[in-house]
Amino acid sequence: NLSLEGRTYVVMGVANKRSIAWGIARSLHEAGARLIFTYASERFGKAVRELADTLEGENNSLFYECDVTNDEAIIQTFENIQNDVGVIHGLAHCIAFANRDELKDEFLNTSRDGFLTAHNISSYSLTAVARAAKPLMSEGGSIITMTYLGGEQVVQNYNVMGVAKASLDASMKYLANDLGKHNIRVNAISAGPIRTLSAKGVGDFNQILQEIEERAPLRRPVTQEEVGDTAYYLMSDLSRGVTGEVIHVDSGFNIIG
Ligand code: 0WD
Repeated sequence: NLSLEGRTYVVMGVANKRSIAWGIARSLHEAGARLIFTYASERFGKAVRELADTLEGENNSLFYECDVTNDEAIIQTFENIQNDVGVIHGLAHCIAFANRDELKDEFLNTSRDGFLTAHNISSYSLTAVARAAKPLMSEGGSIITMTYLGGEQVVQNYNVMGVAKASLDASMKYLANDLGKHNIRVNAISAGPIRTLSAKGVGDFNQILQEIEERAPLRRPVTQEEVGDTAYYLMSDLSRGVTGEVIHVDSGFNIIG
């Protein structure tokens, strides 16, 4: 069944129209899903509401502030969602952060604080959110997170974020194992480089994009829409046998040695 009509999905991490989370939101919306948006602070709340207003057709989206560094906020957010909609069918975790000055030069110089911040926001948050969302997925569900090649192999400048993505990938697999018996699947999409707010923080991002154009099998970068459609597949019943998996949506770049 390709339609997501009658289903509700939480999308975390829309910062602006370039956000990968926004590409995911649009694909799920086009498939008929109801959307629930969460954002880190009111600074992003207005932008998220304005974007959601641009979605065509029936718009019954809901909005919640949720800073994923705060356990109380996470628990409260999902309690509020449960009170407002009851059941959810999936969740897209599209959140990451590292200090800009640690996304350049050598990984060797990573500070303890910078290491912990990157892992706190970019990796641990998936586990905290999955735990809080579990009671709402009483009909089964699909959780997806966003990862990057820099967690599998060394990508210049990605540094501490690469180490956090490796931790995120492993967390995804352990969560898939824990939640499978509740018919909740957990997967990651490994996206190729896309120009977003977060990508601005990565040193020499233009060079990374240029390498994709020169060496990736498809010879072009991927779009938010392409990531969104893979998220749609992972949220739909088409992927019902898939869990604990990393799907690369990267023009095939990861196979090139
Ligand atoms: O090339 C890229 N852009 C790639 C990104 C390639 C492969 C993976 N990714 C990943 C990122 O690492 C991240 O996990 O995709 C995910 C989404 O990133 P994005 O779309 O590139 O970046 P951006 O548009 O800046 O969104 C990041 C979100 C923001 O959204 P909200 O609405 O929450 O403000 O992460 C959010 C950030 O604010 N964020 C937080 N959200 C909640 N609590 C927090 C926090 N403490 N910190 C950052």
